[in-house]
This record gives sequence, structure tokens and C-alpha cells, in this order.
Amino acid sequence: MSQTAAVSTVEVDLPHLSSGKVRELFDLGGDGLLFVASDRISAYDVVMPQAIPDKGRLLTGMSIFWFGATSDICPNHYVPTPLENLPRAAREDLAALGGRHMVVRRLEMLPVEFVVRGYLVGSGWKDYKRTGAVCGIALPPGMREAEQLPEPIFTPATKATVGHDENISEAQAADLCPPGTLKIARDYAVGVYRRAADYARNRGIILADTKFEFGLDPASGEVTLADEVLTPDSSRFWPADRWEPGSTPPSLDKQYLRDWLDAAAWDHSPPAPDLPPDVVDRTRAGYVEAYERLTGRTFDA
Ligand code: Q0Z
Repeated sequence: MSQTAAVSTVEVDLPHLSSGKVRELFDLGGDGLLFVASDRISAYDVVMPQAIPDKGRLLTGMSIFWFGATSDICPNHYVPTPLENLPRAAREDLAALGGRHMVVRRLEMLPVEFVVRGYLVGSGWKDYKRTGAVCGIALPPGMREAEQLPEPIFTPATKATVGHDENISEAQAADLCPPGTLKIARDYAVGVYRRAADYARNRGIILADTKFEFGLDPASGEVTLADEVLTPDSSRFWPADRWEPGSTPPSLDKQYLRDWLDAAAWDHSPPAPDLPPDVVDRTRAGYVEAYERLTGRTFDA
């Protein structure tokens, strides 16, 4: 399979608004923003020295797929836009980025992470073992690690500017948002999770949990789904055939990388060790598999 060089730095001739660990946001002027996914990858919260070829394109393709598959549930920020309609300065850069970008509507973002969990894992499992509840939501006794919850639960978190997001109560989340908006966004988040989890399960993937962001569209006042959605970077994807309650299944995308890093005895402080080519290739294969199983399309590098 042919594969283009990995894009770890993103150059676009537009005003730069913000940088995440693995993605960038640019200003298109007016009500438009340009959202760009690089091929960078992080593990244990540290960006790796090597990028994963096509990762940005695979994740962008997944987000766009899900925006289409859930647009009957809630409005979203994605604005399909031919390159010809973008500023001349950015057009060539974007052609070179090859499918790593989305034009999105500029929203007034709600300052809350909308986390939905369908399985008992990670901090949820830790919470449950200690208290019998997850983020204050009581669960049946005797549940095992990675077991499916009776119903998906909404566990809001603050957006930490440094360090990790902090779980908060639904009442605290509501206080941070304009009146009436939290419940609308919460119901959208749970509805989109249910749709996606059912869909993925039929294609051999368990969507254990996921994180959404919402904003208000200034034009319509509507609560609108934003950011990337239902990608391996914003969610836990497990291969269904490896799921067995009692222990956490491997991550479809990052398990090979994490196992290699663990074997390398890296202490998780930067810099991360250089990744050998087979680790890059095997990791890329996990993203391709997620994309192909979920979208039903073959990925054509
Ligand atoms: C998203 C982020 C980064 C990518 C702001 N539609 C929107 N309207 C207003 N703001 C945002 C969005 Cl998506 C927005 N982020 C997070 C940071 C690259 C996304 F550096 N920040």
C-alpha cells in the first residue's frame, strides 16, 4: 500500500488560533475555523518523536463519517467546503495536507467535556472499586473491570488548561454553562454515543467511552456538536473479540505502541524513545483497521 510522508508539523498560511498535542486550529475569518489533524501521536500524555503516516487523515475521515451518521440527532460544526472556496493563501497548503482538515463553524464553546461511558474502565473503574459509584452515579454491586454498564452514563469534566481534566457533578457542569444548555448537550451526547456504540458493535468494535465538546452557534443559538468526534483519540476503541470482563481489553489503536513503550521501560517523562519502523507500521495498521471497520470503506492512502 502506498503511503505518503507523515505530517508532524502543520503549515497553513492562515492566522493560527491554537495548538493541541496533535492538532491545530486556524482562523478562516468570518464565522469559519480550520481544524487540522496532524499525524502526531501521544502516549502516556507525551507526543512521540515519530508521527504515524495517515493518522490525521484517518481520524478526520472518521469524524466526518460520524458527523454525517448523527446529523439527525444534533447539529454539528462541520461545513463541507470545496478547496476552491477557501482563501487562496491556504489552498495549496491544504491540498498538501490531503484530507487532514475540516472547515467548521465558529461556536461559543461550552467549558465542559461531555464524557459518556458505556463500560467500567479507567478512572470509572477506579472510582467504582473505591466508592461503588462513578462520578457520583451509583452502580450495581459486584461489577467487574471492563463490564458493560446497565445504561451509558454522562460524567462531565472540566477542561483543564494544564494537567488532567477533573470530573465534576452535573450540577457543577450546569453552573458553568448558559442556562438550559447543559441538559440539551448531555442528551445529545448520550444519543450520539448510543448510536455510535450500536453501530460500532455490529462492526466488531466496542466503543467503551468517548468525550464530546459542544458550543453554541451564535447565528442560531443552537447547541452544536464540535471538535473531533468518535475517533480513537477522543474515545476508547476495543476489538470486540478481545473483550472479556475482568481486565481491560487492548486498545485497538495504541496497544502495540504502549506494549512496546512498556517493554522499553520508558518512565513516561519526555522525551519518549524513538519508535522503530515496525512499531510505527503496526500502530498505523490499528488506525486503518478502525477506519475501515467503522466506515465500511477501504482506506486508500
Ligand atoms: C476547539 C482545539 C486545537 C483543535 C476551540 N467550532 C469551534 N468553535 C470555536 N472553538 C472551537 C471550535 Cl472546534 C475550538 N478547540 C479545541 C484546539 C486544535 C481543537 F488546538 N478550541
